[in-house]
Amino acid sequence: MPEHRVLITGAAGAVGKLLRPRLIRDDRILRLLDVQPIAAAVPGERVEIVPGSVTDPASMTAACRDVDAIIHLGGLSREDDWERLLAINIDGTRTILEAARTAGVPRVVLASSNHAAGFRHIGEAGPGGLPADSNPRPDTYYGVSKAAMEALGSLYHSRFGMDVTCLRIGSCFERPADVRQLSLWLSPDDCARLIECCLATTEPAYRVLWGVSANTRAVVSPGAAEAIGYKSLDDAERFAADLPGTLPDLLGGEFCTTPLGRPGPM
Ligand code: 15L
Repeated sequence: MPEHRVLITGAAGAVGKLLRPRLIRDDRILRLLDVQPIAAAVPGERVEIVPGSVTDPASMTAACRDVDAIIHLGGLSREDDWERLLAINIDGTRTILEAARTAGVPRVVLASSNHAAGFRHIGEAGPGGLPADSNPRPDTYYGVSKAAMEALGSLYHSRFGMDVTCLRIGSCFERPADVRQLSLWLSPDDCARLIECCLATTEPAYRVLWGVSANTRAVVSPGAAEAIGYKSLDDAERFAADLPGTLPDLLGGEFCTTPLGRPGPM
């Protein structure tokens, strides 16, 4: 890839912090955007720090200038007040897509979530796992916001030819925290590998992919991600001895029963 600039929204969030060191390349400038404070560049790191909110069209338009691709991680990452989810996750996604279109950014990766389909029954698709293009079955208002994000991505691809990949991320943490995450874990290294594949596609398309590692207890299909060259090198099973219990029936686990509209499980 020739020298290029990648904008990461939500760069100070949990996934943003995990990805930052992993997406550094000699030929890449990372433009890091967040409303929260962003750690300063370490020596040798080619980053641009841009304070800003995805709810502010003017700062998003400025942030998209001279950008080759956007990784949109910004927004609320769990159940919350509907008005906030509407403003930050749904309208914020429209704002970033609109800013991308105006600035001529050809490629956007959207951080969707397994909670867009949290009411899907684990195992309903048989041994191959749930396909990535399973219709949304959100488990929360948060899940609805992720389904809306996917719909907006589809619209911007269809209308404007933008390359849009929605990652239905499982559980992207340093390590899985419970038995459900043994199925849905996306290791930080695999997350970076998957994003590199999204950045390297050659034909503009609209894609929905599961973002998970090659977990022994996988419940979703890796097929769509593998089709763009993703190869997971991690498996949550090495943590299994510390995480006893049984898998929930529904993909979203406790998100399926958390009260709507109030800050829910992380
Ligand atoms: C998500 O979408 C959340 O952002 C993250 O904090 C985890 O809860 C994850 O899903 C999960 O399902 O484990």
